[in-house]
Order: sequence, then C-alpha cells, then structure tokens
Amino acid sequence: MISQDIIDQHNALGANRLKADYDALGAHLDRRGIDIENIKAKVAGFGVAVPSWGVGTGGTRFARFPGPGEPRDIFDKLDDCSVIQRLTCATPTVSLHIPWDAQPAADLISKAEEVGLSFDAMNSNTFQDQPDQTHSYKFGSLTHTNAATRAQAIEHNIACIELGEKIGSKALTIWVGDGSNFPGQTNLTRQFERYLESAGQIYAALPGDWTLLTEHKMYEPAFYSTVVQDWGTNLLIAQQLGDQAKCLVDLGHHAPNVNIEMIVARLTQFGKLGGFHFNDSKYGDDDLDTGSIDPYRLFLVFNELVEAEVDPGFNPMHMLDQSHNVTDPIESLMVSAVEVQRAYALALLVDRAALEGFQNDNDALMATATLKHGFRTDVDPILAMARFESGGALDPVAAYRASGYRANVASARPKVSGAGGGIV
Ligand SMILES: [Mn+2]
Repeated sequence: MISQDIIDQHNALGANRLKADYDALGAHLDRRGIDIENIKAKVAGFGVAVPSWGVGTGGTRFARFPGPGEPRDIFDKLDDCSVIQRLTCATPTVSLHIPWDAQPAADLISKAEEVGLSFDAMNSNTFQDQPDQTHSYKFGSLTHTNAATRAQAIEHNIACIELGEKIGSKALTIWVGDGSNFPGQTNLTRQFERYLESAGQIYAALPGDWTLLTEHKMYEPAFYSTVVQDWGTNLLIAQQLGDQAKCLVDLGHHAPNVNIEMIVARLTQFGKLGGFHFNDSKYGDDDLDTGSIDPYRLFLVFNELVEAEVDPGFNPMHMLDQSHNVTDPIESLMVSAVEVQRAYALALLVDRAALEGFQNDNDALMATATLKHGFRTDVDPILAMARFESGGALDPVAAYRASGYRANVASARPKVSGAGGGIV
C-alpha cells in the first residue's frame, strides 16, 4: 500500500507553489464572480467509480501484453483500486464484473472495508461462455432463439443483483454483445422482442431502491446489427421497463462524430440518463484514457450535466471504462479520474446567466465564446488543492512512481500470460 508518509513527503515538495497558484487563480476567478472555494468543494465531492477490470491486464481485442504485478483476483484488484483512491481521492467506489469478480459477499465486504472502498454498479457478463455453463452465448444471450439459453442469461443477471444487494451496490448494468453479423441472420424485430421480454424478467427482480442501467453499443462483437445499438433503442428499453430503468452512455459506443452531449441532454430532459462510462476514442470503441483525444467533448458533456444539476434529484452514476496495452493501468486510471474532475470543474466555471442571455439574443459568437471561456481556464490548482486537503497527492502519478508500489506488488504477484483479449 501507499503510506501517508510517502504522500506527505511528495506533497511537501510542492505545497508552497500550489498555495501560490491556488491564490492567484482564486483572485482571477473572483474577478469573474466565481468563488474558488465553492468550485473546490464541488470537485472534492465528485467521485467516479473504477471498474475492477480496469486495473487488470491491459488489453485490446487482439492481444494482451501484461505488465509486472498484474492483480491475480478481485482482492488484488481492490488493493490497486485503493491506491488510485488514496492518491487521487476521486475514486471511492469500485464496479464489479461477475463472474470475473465473484467471491463470497463477506470476503468482498471485509476487503473493501480494509482498503476504504465501497461498491458501485454490478456488471453482468453474458458476452462470453464460462467453463461450467450449460448453454453457449455464441448466438446470443438475453435474445437467443432458445428459451433455455435466455433463461440462463436472466438467471445470471439476477444472481448479480443478489450478490450486489449483499455488498451494498444499488445498480445493475447490462451490456449484451447480442446482434448479428449478416443481413438476414436474425429477425431484427423478434430479436428485440426477446430482449425486452428477458430484460423485463431481470427488472422484475430489481430491489425497490436499485437502478437498472442498460448500455447501448453500435457494433462489436456483432458487426452487422447490435440489439441495443443506439441511444434511441436504449431509451425505448428504459421507457418500456419502468421508472427504475435508465440509460447508460459509454462515450466510445457511438458512430464517429456523433453529438454525445446532445444525447446526454435528451436523456436528461426525459429523466432517463442513468450514468456514464468514461473513456475516449479516435475511431471506434477505442477505450483510451478519458480526455486523452477530445477533452473539449468531455467538457461539453459535463456542461450538460452541470446544467442539469439544478434538479436535486439528478444523480447519474459515473464510471471509468478503459483498457489498452501501453500504460500502467493504475496511472491511466488516476489520470482519467482527474480528467473527469477537470471537465466537471471547467463546466462549473461557465457563466450560465451570460450564456442564456447570448442564446436568447441569438448571439452565436458570444454564446460559444462564453462556453470556451470556461474551458480555457487552467483549473489544475483547484484539482490539486481538493486532493491535498483530502489527504491525496498533489501529483498522483509522481507520488505513485516514487512509492515503488508496482515493483512491490510485482514481487508478490506471479507473472501472468499474455493470452487472450481483455476489452469490455
Ligand atoms: Mn462500457
């Protein structure tokens, strides 16, 4: 683990500089009518969940190139997640993936308590076959033409809810790889009817205080049609199932150049935005680090979220969802968590009264400049001060590297093979 001593030593090097930068930014924001303490408090209270699979062997659909000290099981993964939280103070929860993380509830709870974490949404898996399973998902799961295969997939989702209830989770996320690879392979309507029927049975098993999140994805692994291919289909599902069903938006699951912030606005307007999977992409579902390719788009998504925050009941879930081969996943997840907080802070800086005025006056140039003005501000001192005051690191990556954590766990955890893909 990372000791407080290591963090304190690291922070001592930059504390004076941070104070000066924070005060200077505070004076600047004050001239814009913004209270820096207010922004800092909101950032400090903003958490994003880490997916358990995110700390595992980084990979793509083609290959994995494991690094040293890969976690062996969910308990190692929780150790890694706790490092991310300790240094960033931005990731207090972990999202489990079943069956990969299936363990007795009591063991999961005691480990989470030991490392100071709690559990976010449960994620089911019917996109691959498990060794002990009766029916194959090769041709689908919740939408399979065979009723027994559908029943097996439904049962698995209900088992995820049951485990989740024991460990304090409040949501189930369903993503299915069901679809087709060829025109004519499936009846598009019948397949969606089967989906709705299966999802309805899972919904019926949902505890009263839970949310069912469904995640759309345009393609992959099905390459001609995907059952839940876009936000429109996802909205239909959420409307059909009931109040506890909401849509999850994964930033990588759309066609290139799709206006994601507008999807966010639409789902929000009709009370159906359930949460996010944050990542970034250039071409498809690339699962790159959040904010690494198009930070302005991430900001525009948060601009919609801040706009919606005036409704106290608006409380979407936030999770990172990324996986690739070229960095230490702990470092990537820390950087991404900070980027999510940054986008939130920047969106909070937008002068909303001025923006509304320019919109009403049809002053397009000044309206877009008002948004940009928020985006162009360097909020690093706010993010760093929020971490510092919560006991985290001024520079999480530098503190992590100084701690030697990866080398320490590499000596305890055996090297894993690079076989198989690892993307979700
Ligand atoms: Mn996702």
